[in-house]
Amino acid sequence: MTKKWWHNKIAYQIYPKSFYDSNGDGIGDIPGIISKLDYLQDLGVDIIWLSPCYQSPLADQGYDISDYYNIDPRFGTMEDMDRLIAEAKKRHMYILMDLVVNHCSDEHEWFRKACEDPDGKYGSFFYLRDKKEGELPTNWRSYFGGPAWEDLPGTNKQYLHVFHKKQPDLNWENPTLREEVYKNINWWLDKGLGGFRIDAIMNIKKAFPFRSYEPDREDGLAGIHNMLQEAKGIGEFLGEMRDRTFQKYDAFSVGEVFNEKPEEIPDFIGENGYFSSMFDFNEAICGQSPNGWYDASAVTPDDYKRACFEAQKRIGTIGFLSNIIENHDEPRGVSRYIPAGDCCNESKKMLAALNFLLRGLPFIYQGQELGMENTVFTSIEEVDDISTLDEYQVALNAGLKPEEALQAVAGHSRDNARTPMQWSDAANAGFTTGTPWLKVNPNYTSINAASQMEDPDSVRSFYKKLIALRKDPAYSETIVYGTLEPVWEDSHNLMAYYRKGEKTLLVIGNYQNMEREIVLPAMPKAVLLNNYPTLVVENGVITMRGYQVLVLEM
Ligand code: TEU
Ligand code: CA
Repeated sequence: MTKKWWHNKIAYQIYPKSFYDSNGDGIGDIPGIISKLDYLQDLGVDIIWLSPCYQSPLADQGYDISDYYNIDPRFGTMEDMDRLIAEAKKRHMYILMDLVVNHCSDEHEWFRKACEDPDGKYGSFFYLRDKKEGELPTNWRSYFGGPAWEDLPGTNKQYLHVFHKKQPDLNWENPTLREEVYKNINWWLDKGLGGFRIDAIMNIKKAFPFRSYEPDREDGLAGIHNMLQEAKGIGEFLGEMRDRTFQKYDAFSVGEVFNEKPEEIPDFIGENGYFSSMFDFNEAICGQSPNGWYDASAVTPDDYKRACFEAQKRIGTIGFLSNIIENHDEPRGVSRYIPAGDCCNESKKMLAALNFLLRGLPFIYQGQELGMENTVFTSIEEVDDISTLDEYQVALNAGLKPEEALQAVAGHSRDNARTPMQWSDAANAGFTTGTPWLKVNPNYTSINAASQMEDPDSVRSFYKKLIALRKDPAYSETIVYGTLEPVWEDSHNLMAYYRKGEKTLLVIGNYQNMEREIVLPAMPKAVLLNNYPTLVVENGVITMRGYQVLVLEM
């Protein structure tokens, strides 16, 4: 395998609106990010992915872009962005922007021109269909609820939106549209970006001709996935995009890829794949129900382990997955993957180590390094996220009472990850001197960066050790390029694996609050990491404490 500059890097996702507010308007911004670069460098981060900060009405918090060539004034200016890229470079860090090109905003100039002249150039940038009274072009349900078709203002047509109605889908079948996308990507890469995270990309290829599917809920609609799984030929678009953009710059690209077919993996992330990497969502989709969030089941330690190993086996050494515990679309991983009542520093560190040392690129989502947890919602009025509001409605429609519905969706809400970053125990967690756009998690007095930076036993200090281990020249080759082999795979509440390369490492996590004994296959040469101060070994048997995790050199 050809070595690439990004193989041994550590990535960190920033959700700009919630990271750090530099001017007291309650909204995080780019100058705020610049002022925290030293914090990120201290942690050991190399690549920073920014969720969108382009000009946007923020209907979906920036994933609805009204100008791909401008920064939203709430986040700063283009000069700020240039400064961020330059300041990052000084610290040997790379900036990734979010590439949101399945759709734009209904406030984008293209869409406005399409409304003015649906049969003209910009009409063909979108999927438009003639409006028929009392009948939609198809019965597809958008991801955020309701039909995927909406009236095109001022015309007798309707447009397709697989996400929110303020996110009209762009017509990738149109070569002129594709040219516009490539031009924009290259414009940004010319500025010195390290690359892109690519949003919702599997949605760009539709199945033709459009048709309705068997309804799967009482609303008479059928989930959009029915159409997407029939779509063929996405590779032509993705290959063209790679050749015309990323490849020319040796840029890093990580795709938000769902439901790829196993035989397509080499095309996606193999040598010269469409993307440098793609996220592993196998854990994130655990427990999901087609009925909605209210019907999802809890993820057990065994589910988590199975999901990780399944993804690892599927990819093998074809390429590199990007491993996440959470992102801006997920609840906090520690609240989700650690059994209820067991969330503590030890279990958080265990989860961190088990995930971080998988084969692939580690991505840390802001606050994950502090062990930030899900927040509490006392009323639906406190929810901002459009997806949560829809799922709340779905729960009500299924017959849940309002309190039950809130309870049922709270643990899944995307807002859990979007509460402001907890910098200190000062007012508003030190995130802003004004009023934060989204309520701060009340636990900021005990979970915050300032106190964890001083504490050698904090979750953050443990993340630093993990990062240092991955970068240690003695172990880097093994952790980055080594194979992964599960061990004791069928043992309940135990997740363990070998990483084999120049060296052999054994990672063992006792994924439960009870002690357990482990018979080691051999005496370890060294204990590289331990989330407890001590280790009890007698005659080759380790007594592992609850949620203890060990990284052993064998
Ligand atoms: O997400 C795409 C996606 O497929 C989902 O995970 C989606 O977030 C989920 O169904 C909502 O509950 C991406 C972005 O990460 C997300 O923030 C955007 O809302 C979405 O695309 C639209 O741009
Ligand atoms: Ca601000």
